[in-house]
Amino acid sequence: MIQETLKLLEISGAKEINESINMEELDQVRVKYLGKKGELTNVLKSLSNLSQEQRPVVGSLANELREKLEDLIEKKGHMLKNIEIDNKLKNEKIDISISKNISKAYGHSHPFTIVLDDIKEIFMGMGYSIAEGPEIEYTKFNFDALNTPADHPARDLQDTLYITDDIILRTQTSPVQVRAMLNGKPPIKIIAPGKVYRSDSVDATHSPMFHQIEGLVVDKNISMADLKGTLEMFARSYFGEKTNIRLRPHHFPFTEPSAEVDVTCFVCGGSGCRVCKNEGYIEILGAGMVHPNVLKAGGIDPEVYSGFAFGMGLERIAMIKFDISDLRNLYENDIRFLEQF
Ligand code: 2NL
Repeated sequence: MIQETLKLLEISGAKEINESINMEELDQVRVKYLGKKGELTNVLKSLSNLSQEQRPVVGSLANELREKLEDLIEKKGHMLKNIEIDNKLKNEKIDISISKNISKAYGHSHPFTIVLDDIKEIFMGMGYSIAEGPEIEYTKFNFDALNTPADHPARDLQDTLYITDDIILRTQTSPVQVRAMLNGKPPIKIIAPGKVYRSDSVDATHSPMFHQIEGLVVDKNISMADLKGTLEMFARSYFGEKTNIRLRPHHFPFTEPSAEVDVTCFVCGGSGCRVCKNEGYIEILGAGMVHPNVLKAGGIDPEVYSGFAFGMGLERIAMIKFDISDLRNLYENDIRFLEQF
């Protein structure tokens, strides 16, 4: 009888061990058969009811079965452990490959670059070349050669960033053009973009570092008409076909005569709006005929040659073009601001 029970226990035990799908289930099977109140344990306990002869025979059969089940449980245990480790490895694996679906965040040009590129393009189309020069400059190129003598207020310690008595951070890009006159000969037709420096505190419209674009044309018979025609052409290319310009008399030490130049408002066309502050016009640059003293300082004979020059602030143009009210936005590189242009 007991032998039959043992046989049945062997079959069902092996089956249940085989069918366990994880360590918990396997442990439940172990408790069910081999635990203190387990089925095989019960059989062993009932050995006392057997006869003297039967007891050792059944006892050793029962022990054999226990070893068999323990062995099966151990093997199955190893197998389940390995599966668990495999699963864990699979789940915890870090994918270091780049998904081909990842969206690339492309940047784009800073408003300064956009404005500068557009302006360069227009002047290059009119035959100008681009000139560059040092930001740390001699006072002789930045001031003296530009008809701005030692006692001129622009040279005040309060206004200019001095490195030594005769070396400064350039206050304008004009020294680039002085160098061009000294190093070449007419015809000269250049624009000089770049950083310039003034001893200013930062506010919505000032910065100790800002950007300028200047233009210089020197040749025989250059007149105010050439200046006006050039600036009108530029204004129409940059602000639109219908744009007109207006020259108001002004003073610069390096030009004579000098003018400030306005364009008709590109938003309202001149009738008055928020952008032009009801003026109908927006001031965009300063210009004039190159002063004879400046030509002389550049090694050019003012009796033979004449020229015109102009200068504009890149910050101002960007603020007008993109309706930016605080210049500090242009320097802070906040991506939320920059993405708008
Ligand atoms: C302004 C006005 C100006 C110039 C710059 C210049 C350069 C040479 C000779 C003569 Cl080499 N003039 N530059 C002339 C007139 C105006 O700038 O408001 N800039 C922001």
